[in-house]
Amino acid sequence: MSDTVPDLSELLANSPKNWGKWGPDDEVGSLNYLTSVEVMRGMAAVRQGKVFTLQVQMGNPQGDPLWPGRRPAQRVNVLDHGHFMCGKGPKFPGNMEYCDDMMVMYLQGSTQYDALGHVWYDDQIYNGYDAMTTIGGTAKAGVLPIAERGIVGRAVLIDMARFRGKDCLDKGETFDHNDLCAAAEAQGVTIEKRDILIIRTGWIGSFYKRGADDFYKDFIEPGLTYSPELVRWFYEMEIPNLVTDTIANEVTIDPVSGVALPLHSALMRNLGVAFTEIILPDALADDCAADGQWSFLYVAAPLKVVDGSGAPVNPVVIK
Ligand code: UVW
Repeated sequence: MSDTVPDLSELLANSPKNWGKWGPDDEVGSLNYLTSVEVMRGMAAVRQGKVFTLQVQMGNPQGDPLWPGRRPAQRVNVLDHGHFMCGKGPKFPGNMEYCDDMMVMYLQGSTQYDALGHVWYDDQIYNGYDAMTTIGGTAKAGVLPIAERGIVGRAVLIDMARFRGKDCLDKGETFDHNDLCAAAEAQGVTIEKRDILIIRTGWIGSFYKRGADDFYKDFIEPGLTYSPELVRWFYEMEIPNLVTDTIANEVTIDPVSGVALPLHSALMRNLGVAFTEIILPDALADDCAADGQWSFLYVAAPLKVVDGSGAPVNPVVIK
Protein backbone atom coordinates (compact mmCIF):
# COMPACT_ATOMS: atom_id res chain seq x y z
CA MET A 1 0.00 0.00 0.00
CA SER A 2 1.29 3.51 -0.76
CA ASP A 3 2.45 5.71 2.16
CA THR A 4 0.02 8.49 1.31
CA VAL A 5 -3.50 7.71 0.22
CA PRO A 6 -4.35 9.64 -2.97
CA ASP A 7 -7.60 11.54 -3.45
CA LEU A 8 -10.08 9.89 -5.80
CA SER A 9 -9.58 12.76 -8.24
CA GLU A 10 -5.89 11.87 -8.42
CA LEU A 11 -6.40 8.10 -8.53
CA LEU A 12 -9.07 8.34 -11.24
CA ALA A 13 -7.62 11.27 -13.21
CA ASN A 14 -7.46 9.27 -16.45
CA SER A 15 -10.37 6.95 -15.77
CA PRO A 16 -13.06 6.77 -18.50
CA LYS A 17 -16.43 8.48 -18.04
CA ASN A 18 -19.79 7.93 -19.71
CA TRP A 19 -21.03 11.42 -18.79
CA GLY A 20 -23.07 12.95 -21.59
CA LYS A 21 -23.18 9.70 -23.57
CA TRP A 22 -26.96 9.43 -23.10
CA GLY A 23 -27.59 13.16 -22.98
CA PRO A 24 -27.27 15.87 -20.31
CA ASP A 25 -30.45 14.76 -18.49
CA ASP A 26 -29.60 11.07 -18.18
CA GLU A 27 -29.96 9.55 -14.70
CA VAL A 28 -29.74 5.78 -15.33
CA GLY A 29 -26.29 5.51 -16.94
CA SER A 30 -25.16 2.13 -18.21
CA LEU A 31 -28.66 0.71 -17.78
CA ASN A 32 -29.22 2.45 -21.14
CA TYR A 33 -27.28 -0.45 -22.64
CA LEU A 34 -30.23 -2.72 -21.77
CA THR A 35 -32.18 -2.07 -24.96
CA SER A 36 -35.04 -4.27 -26.21
CA VAL A 37 -32.41 -6.33 -28.05
CA GLU A 38 -30.76 -7.06 -24.70
CA VAL A 39 -34.11 -7.95 -23.14
CA MET A 40 -34.67 -10.49 -25.92
CA ARG A 41 -31.14 -11.84 -25.45
CA GLY A 42 -32.03 -12.36 -21.78
CA MET A 43 -35.28 -14.08 -22.76
CA ALA A 44 -33.32 -16.41 -25.04
CA ALA A 45 -31.27 -17.51 -22.03
CA VAL A 46 -34.37 -19.01 -20.35
CA ARG A 47 -34.25 -22.75 -20.89
CA GLN A 48 -35.84 -24.55 -17.94
CA GLY A 49 -38.41 -22.32 -16.27
CA LYS A 50 -36.60 -22.39 -12.89
CA VAL A 51 -37.10 -19.25 -10.77
CA PHE A 52 -34.82 -17.86 -8.03
CA THR A 53 -35.10 -14.72 -5.92
CA LEU A 54 -31.94 -13.00 -4.69
CA GLN A 55 -32.99 -10.69 -1.84
CA VAL A 56 -31.93 -11.33 1.74
CA GLN A 57 -34.68 -11.46 4.35
CA MET A 58 -35.49 -8.08 5.93
CA GLY A 59 -35.77 -7.78 9.70
CA ASN A 60 -34.41 -11.28 10.29
CA PRO A 61 -34.20 -11.97 14.07
CA GLN A 62 -30.54 -13.01 13.49
CA GLY A 63 -29.88 -9.48 12.23
CA ASP A 64 -29.37 -8.14 8.72
CA PRO A 65 -25.93 -7.87 7.08
CA LEU A 66 -25.24 -4.13 6.83
CA TRP A 67 -22.52 -1.61 6.21
CA PRO A 68 -21.12 -0.81 9.70
CA GLY A 69 -22.96 2.14 11.23
CA ARG A 70 -26.28 1.38 9.60
CA ARG A 71 -29.07 -0.15 11.63
CA PRO A 72 -31.11 -3.23 10.73
CA ALA A 73 -34.62 -2.82 9.38
CA GLN A 74 -37.16 -2.70 12.19
CA ARG A 75 -40.67 -4.02 11.66
CA VAL A 76 -43.23 -2.94 14.23
CA ASN A 77 -46.75 -4.29 14.65
CA VAL A 78 -49.27 -1.47 14.67
CA LEU A 79 -52.47 -3.49 14.75
CA ASP A 80 -53.18 -7.18 15.34
CA HIS A 81 -55.71 -9.55 16.91
CA GLY A 82 -54.75 -8.30 20.38
CA HIS A 83 -56.29 -4.90 19.60
CA PHE A 84 -59.58 -6.52 18.66
CA MET A 85 -59.50 -8.83 21.72
CA CYS A 86 -59.41 -5.81 24.03
CA GLY A 87 -61.88 -3.74 22.00
CA LYS A 88 -59.24 -1.34 20.63
CA GLY A 89 -59.42 -2.39 16.98
CA PRO A 90 -61.38 -0.34 14.42
CA LYS A 91 -65.00 -1.47 13.93
CA PHE A 92 -66.26 -2.47 10.49
CA PRO A 93 -69.73 -3.54 9.39
CA GLY A 94 -69.48 -7.36 9.26
CA ASN A 95 -66.71 -7.36 11.93
CA MET A 96 -63.68 -7.83 9.67
CA GLU A 97 -60.45 -7.70 11.61
CA TYR A 98 -56.94 -7.10 10.20
CA CYS A 99 -53.33 -6.53 11.06
CA ASP A 100 -51.01 -3.67 10.10
CA ASP A 101 -47.33 -3.08 10.58
CA MET A 102 -44.65 -0.60 9.58
CA MET A 103 -40.95 -0.75 8.86
CA VAL A 104 -38.16 1.70 9.53
CA MET A 105 -35.01 1.02 7.54
CA TYR A 106 -31.99 2.36 5.73
CA LEU A 107 -32.70 2.31 2.01
CA GLN A 108 -29.29 0.62 1.66
CA GLY A 109 -30.24 -1.68 4.56
CA SER A 110 -31.18 -4.74 2.51
CA THR A 111 -30.56 -6.06 -0.99
CA GLN A 112 -30.71 -2.80 -2.88
CA TYR A 113 -30.02 -0.70 -5.93
CA ASP A 114 -27.79 2.27 -5.26
CA ALA A 115 -28.83 5.44 -7.04
CA LEU A 116 -26.06 6.63 -9.38
CA GLY A 117 -25.90 9.75 -7.24
CA HIS A 118 -25.18 7.72 -4.09
CA VAL A 119 -21.42 8.36 -4.13
CA TRP A 120 -19.23 11.16 -5.51
CA TYR A 121 -16.00 13.13 -5.29
CA ASP A 122 -14.94 16.58 -6.51
CA ASP A 123 -18.47 17.91 -5.85
CA GLN A 124 -19.92 16.14 -8.89
CA ILE A 125 -22.11 13.05 -9.11
CA TYR A 126 -22.84 10.88 -12.16
CA ASN A 127 -23.25 12.77 -15.45
CA GLY A 128 -21.68 15.86 -13.96
CA TYR A 129 -24.60 16.89 -11.79
CA ASP A 130 -23.63 19.14 -8.89
CA ALA A 131 -23.29 17.34 -5.55
CA MET A 132 -25.48 20.15 -4.14
CA THR A 133 -28.38 18.24 -5.74
CA THR A 134 -27.99 15.55 -3.04
CA ILE A 135 -28.84 17.96 -0.23
CA GLY A 136 -32.14 17.01 1.38
CA GLY A 137 -32.66 14.15 -1.10
CA THR A 138 -31.03 12.74 -4.22
CA ALA A 139 -32.77 15.08 -6.65
CA LYS A 140 -30.55 14.09 -9.61
CA ALA A 141 -29.51 10.52 -10.49
CA GLY A 142 -31.64 9.26 -7.61
CA VAL A 143 -33.08 5.77 -7.48
CA LEU A 144 -36.49 6.75 -8.87
CA PRO A 145 -35.47 6.85 -12.57
CA ILE A 146 -33.89 3.40 -12.17
CA ALA A 147 -37.06 2.14 -10.46
CA GLU A 148 -39.31 3.63 -13.14
CA ARG A 149 -37.21 1.99 -15.83
CA GLY A 150 -36.70 -1.51 -14.39
CA ILE A 151 -33.76 -3.76 -15.19
CA VAL A 152 -34.12 -6.72 -17.56
CA GLY A 153 -31.38 -8.53 -19.43
CA ARG A 154 -29.13 -11.53 -19.73
CA ALA A 155 -27.11 -12.13 -16.60
CA VAL A 156 -24.19 -14.38 -15.90
CA LEU A 157 -23.25 -15.69 -12.46
CA ILE A 158 -19.56 -15.99 -11.64
CA ASP A 159 -18.98 -18.06 -8.52
CA MET A 160 -15.58 -16.83 -7.32
CA ALA A 161 -15.84 -18.74 -4.04
CA ARG A 162 -16.47 -22.05 -5.81
CA PHE A 163 -13.72 -21.27 -8.34
CA ARG A 164 -11.26 -20.88 -5.47
CA GLY A 165 -12.52 -24.03 -3.75
CA LYS A 166 -14.00 -22.18 -0.76
CA ASP A 167 -17.42 -21.76 0.85
CA CYS A 168 -16.61 -18.07 1.23
CA LEU A 169 -13.73 -15.85 0.18
CA ASP A 170 -11.50 -14.64 3.03
CA LYS A 171 -11.86 -11.21 4.58
CA GLY A 172 -10.16 -8.73 2.26
CA GLU A 173 -9.58 -11.35 -0.47
CA THR A 174 -9.50 -9.70 -3.88
CA PHE A 175 -10.06 -10.64 -7.48
CA ASP A 176 -10.23 -8.78 -10.78
CA HIS A 177 -11.65 -9.04 -14.28
CA ASN A 178 -9.01 -11.60 -15.30
CA ASP A 179 -10.10 -13.81 -12.41
CA LEU A 180 -13.74 -13.38 -13.44
CA CYS A 181 -12.90 -14.51 -16.99
CA ALA A 182 -10.89 -17.47 -15.68
CA ALA A 183 -13.78 -18.50 -13.41
CA ALA A 184 -16.22 -18.10 -16.30
CA GLU A 185 -14.06 -20.36 -18.45
CA ALA A 186 -13.93 -22.98 -15.69
CA GLN A 187 -17.74 -22.78 -15.42
CA GLY A 188 -18.09 -23.17 -19.20
CA VAL A 189 -19.83 -19.82 -19.68
CA THR A 190 -18.76 -16.65 -21.51
CA ILE A 191 -19.23 -13.16 -20.11
CA GLU A 192 -20.76 -11.38 -23.09
CA LYS A 193 -20.86 -7.68 -23.85
CA ARG A 194 -23.76 -5.97 -22.00
CA ASP A 195 -24.28 -8.91 -19.61
CA ILE A 196 -25.52 -8.11 -16.12
CA LEU A 197 -22.66 -9.36 -13.97
CA ILE A 198 -23.55 -11.31 -10.82
CA ILE A 199 -20.67 -12.33 -8.57
CA ARG A 200 -20.82 -14.77 -5.66
CA THR A 201 -18.15 -14.58 -2.96
CA GLY A 202 -20.10 -16.48 -0.28
CA TRP A 203 -19.74 -13.41 2.00
CA ILE A 204 -23.40 -12.56 2.66
CA GLY A 205 -24.30 -16.24 3.07
CA SER A 206 -21.52 -16.47 5.66
CA PHE A 207 -23.26 -13.82 7.81
CA TYR A 208 -26.01 -16.30 8.62
CA LYS A 209 -23.55 -19.14 9.27
CA ARG A 210 -20.72 -17.46 11.22
CA GLY A 211 -22.85 -14.93 13.09
CA ALA A 212 -22.64 -11.15 13.33
CA ASP A 213 -19.69 -10.94 15.77
CA ASP A 214 -17.32 -12.83 13.50
CA PHE A 215 -18.74 -11.18 10.35
CA TYR A 216 -18.01 -7.65 11.62
CA LYS A 217 -14.73 -8.45 13.46
CA ASP A 218 -11.89 -6.49 11.75
CA PHE A 219 -14.44 -5.67 9.07
CA ILE A 220 -13.10 -5.84 5.54
CA GLU A 221 -15.12 -7.40 2.78
CA PRO A 222 -13.71 -9.52 -0.02
CA GLY A 223 -14.36 -8.26 -3.52
CA LEU A 224 -13.29 -6.78 -6.80
CA THR A 225 -10.22 -4.60 -6.59
CA TYR A 226 -9.47 -1.41 -8.52
CA SER A 227 -7.08 -1.17 -11.44
CA PRO A 228 -7.25 1.03 -14.55
CA GLU A 229 -7.41 -2.19 -16.61
CA LEU A 230 -10.43 -3.44 -14.68
CA VAL A 231 -12.26 -0.15 -15.18
CA ARG A 232 -11.41 -0.23 -18.91
CA TRP A 233 -12.79 -3.81 -19.07
CA PHE A 234 -16.13 -2.71 -17.56
CA TYR A 235 -16.17 0.25 -19.95
CA GLU A 236 -15.46 -1.78 -23.07
CA MET A 237 -17.72 -4.68 -22.04
CA GLU A 238 -20.51 -2.12 -21.46
CA ILE A 239 -21.50 -3.89 -18.24
CA PRO A 240 -24.83 -2.28 -17.22
CA ASN A 241 -25.19 -3.64 -13.71
CA LEU A 242 -22.84 -5.13 -11.10
CA VAL A 243 -24.64 -7.41 -8.64
CA THR A 244 -22.78 -9.08 -5.77
CA ASP A 245 -23.23 -10.84 -2.45
CA THR A 246 -21.22 -8.26 -0.56
CA ILE A 247 -22.35 -5.06 1.09
CA ALA A 248 -20.29 -2.78 -1.14
CA ASN A 249 -19.57 -4.74 -4.37
CA GLU A 250 -15.80 -4.30 -3.96
CA VAL A 251 -13.02 -4.91 -1.46
CA THR A 252 -13.49 -2.38 1.37
CA ILE A 253 -10.00 -0.84 1.10
CA ASP A 254 -8.03 -1.03 -2.13
CA PRO A 255 -4.85 -2.83 -1.04
CA VAL A 256 -2.64 -0.93 -3.52
CA SER A 257 -3.70 2.71 -3.05
CA GLY A 258 -5.34 2.47 0.38
CA VAL A 259 -8.43 4.26 -0.98
CA ALA A 260 -11.84 3.16 0.37
CA LEU A 261 -14.32 1.88 -2.23
CA PRO A 262 -12.70 3.36 -5.37
CA LEU A 263 -14.94 1.31 -7.70
CA HIS A 264 -18.01 3.14 -6.38
CA SER A 265 -16.50 6.20 -8.04
CA ALA A 266 -14.78 4.62 -11.05
CA LEU A 267 -17.75 2.45 -12.05
CA MET A 268 -20.88 4.01 -10.53
CA ARG A 269 -20.07 7.74 -10.62
CA ASN A 270 -17.94 7.79 -13.76
CA LEU A 271 -19.38 5.01 -15.94
CA GLY A 272 -22.92 4.94 -14.55
CA VAL A 273 -22.77 1.20 -13.77
CA ALA A 274 -25.75 0.34 -11.54
CA PHE A 275 -24.74 -1.31 -8.25
CA THR A 276 -26.89 -4.01 -6.67
CA GLU A 277 -25.57 -5.11 -3.30
CA ILE A 278 -26.26 -7.63 -0.51
CA ILE A 279 -27.78 -10.35 -2.67
CA LEU A 280 -27.96 -13.95 -1.47
CA PRO A 281 -27.19 -16.11 -4.54
CA ASP A 282 -26.20 -19.34 -2.76
CA ALA A 283 -29.22 -21.44 -3.80
CA LEU A 284 -28.91 -20.15 -7.37
CA ALA A 285 -25.18 -20.98 -7.40
CA ASP A 286 -25.78 -24.51 -6.13
CA ASP A 287 -28.35 -25.01 -8.86
CA CYS A 288 -26.04 -23.62 -11.56
CA ALA A 289 -23.23 -25.91 -10.38
CA ALA A 290 -25.65 -28.86 -10.58
CA ASP A 291 -27.11 -28.17 -14.03
CA GLY A 292 -24.22 -26.27 -15.63
CA GLN A 293 -26.41 -23.30 -16.69
CA TRP A 294 -24.70 -20.12 -15.47
CA SER A 295 -26.54 -17.58 -17.68
CA PHE A 296 -30.21 -16.63 -17.49
CA LEU A 297 -32.78 -13.85 -17.56
CA TYR A 298 -32.50 -11.28 -14.74
CA VAL A 299 -35.41 -9.02 -13.80
CA ALA A 300 -35.36 -6.37 -11.08
CA ALA A 301 -37.21 -3.23 -10.11
CA PRO A 302 -36.20 -1.35 -6.94
CA LEU A 303 -38.96 0.43 -5.01
CA LYS A 304 -40.01 3.81 -6.37
CA VAL A 305 -38.62 6.03 -3.64
CA VAL A 306 -38.79 9.70 -4.61
CA ASP A 307 -35.35 11.35 -4.15
CA GLY A 308 -33.95 8.11 -2.69
CA SER A 309 -30.22 7.39 -2.69
CA GLY A 310 -31.12 3.73 -3.10
CA ALA A 311 -34.03 1.36 -2.66
CA PRO A 312 -34.62 -2.26 -1.64
CA VAL A 313 -35.15 -4.83 -4.35
CA ASN A 314 -35.86 -8.53 -4.73
CA PRO A 315 -34.21 -9.48 -8.03
CA VAL A 316 -35.68 -12.47 -9.88
CA VAL A 317 -33.66 -14.87 -11.99
CA ILE A 318 -35.32 -17.17 -14.53
CA LYS A 319 -33.22 -20.02 -15.94
C1 UVW B 1 -21.73 2.89 1.07
O1 UVW B 1 -22.68 3.63 1.06
C2 UVW B 1 -20.51 3.26 1.79
O2 UVW B 1 -21.75 1.72 0.48
P1 UVW B 1 -22.95 0.97 -0.24
O3 UVW B 1 -22.95 1.39 -1.64
O4 UVW B 1 -22.50 -0.41 -0.05
O5 UVW B 1 -24.25 1.24 0.41
